[in-house]
Order: sequence, then C-alpha cells, then structure tokens
Amino acid sequence: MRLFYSALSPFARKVRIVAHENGLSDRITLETASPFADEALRALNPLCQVPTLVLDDGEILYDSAVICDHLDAEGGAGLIPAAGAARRRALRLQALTDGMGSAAVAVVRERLRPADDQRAELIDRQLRAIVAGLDSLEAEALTAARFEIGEISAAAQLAYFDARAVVDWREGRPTLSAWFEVVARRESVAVTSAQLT
Ligand SMILES: N[C@@H](CCC(=O)N[C@@H](CS)C(=O)NCC(=O)O)C(=O)O
Repeated sequence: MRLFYSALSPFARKVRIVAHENGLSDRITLETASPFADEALRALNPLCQVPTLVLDDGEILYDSAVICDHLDAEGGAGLIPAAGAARRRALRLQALTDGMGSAAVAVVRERLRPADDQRAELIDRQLRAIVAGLDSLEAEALTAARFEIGEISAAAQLAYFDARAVVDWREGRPTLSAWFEVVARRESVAVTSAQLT
C-alpha cells in the first residue's frame, strides 16, 4: 500500500497511528505529497488532500476516516467498535477531533497570510470551534485504558496544535493534559512522531 501524506498532517498522523496499532506499518510505503503546492495528488484524490491511500490492487481510499476503517478491518485491532453506544462514541469523538483539526488547519493557513490580509472573523470562528471542542474533550475525561479511533484522532490533533502553536490547549484542562502525556509515550504515537522528517 502507498500512503500519500505530509509530515505534519494530523489526519495522516491518525492513519499512521492506526496502521501501527494494527501491525500494518511494514506494508505501507510513505510518500510525501504537498496538497497545497502540487496538483499531482489530484489525479488520485479529486480533493487533492492527504492522507490518500493507494491499495496494492490500485484502489484508492480517502479520507482519513475511510482509510482508518479499512486498515482496522484489515488488521483486526478493533479500534472502531463494531456496534452500539461504543461505536457511536468512538465515531463522534473522531468527528469532533477531525473537525477541530480542520479548524486548526484553516487557522494555520490564514496566519500564513500577510498580517494585514488575515481575516480576523475567520480565525475567530475557527478558534471558537477549537476551544469549545477542547472543553468538550476535557469533559470526556479520557483515560489511557481506552485507545480507540476517537482517542487516536484526539492525540493526533493535539500534537498538531503543539507543532503549529495553534492554541495553548493545556491551560485550564488538567485531565486532557495528563491524558496526553501518557498517550504521547505509547509506541504507535511516539514512533509516528519520529516520522515527522
Ligand atoms: N477530511 C479529511 C481532511 C484532510 C485534510 O484536510 N488534509 C489537509 C492537510 S492536513 C489537506 O490535504 N489540505 C489540502 C486542501 O484541503 O486543499 C481527512 O480526514 O482526511
């Protein structure tokens, strides 16, 4: 399998963590792609986004949730509960944290514009989503005992907030901060951080 990714993409990080948890990393070749600078990716994914996964038979999968669903089915780690309240919780947490990630990417891109060209209302709206999302995550009281797709997505997004200095998310969120300190040391999370080169 070939995974088109960019080193800092939190969505690609989520996929790499899921691959590692499923013991599939060795079957995946990482290929860097620059979605904002290189249109070549559009031939594989009309949205021209990373992550995009090309299977060995040529089938192409996107976005990250679809890729994770496939990898978890293939590897059998059970990171996406099969049914019921556990499944709804995991998918909701994934949707929440993916949404926070999309908001963060928008903030980062806007901040790259010349200072007097930045749209304050766009940044404010995205930051409101991120802050409310973080408060919601704090209330979830995540524990290291459970590490499913929702927690994986949260870990990938929080690491991105740090890497891009999106927001000081630890302030006033002791439970989330303590949880992240533990999961950051988990092998799948630590190893995928080292791939950020
Ligand atoms: N919903 C997508 C979001 C992926 C995404 O936004 N990727 C960013 C990089 S972090 C990207 O490729 N952006 C390029 C663009 O949107 O044009 C997923 O979960 O895979």
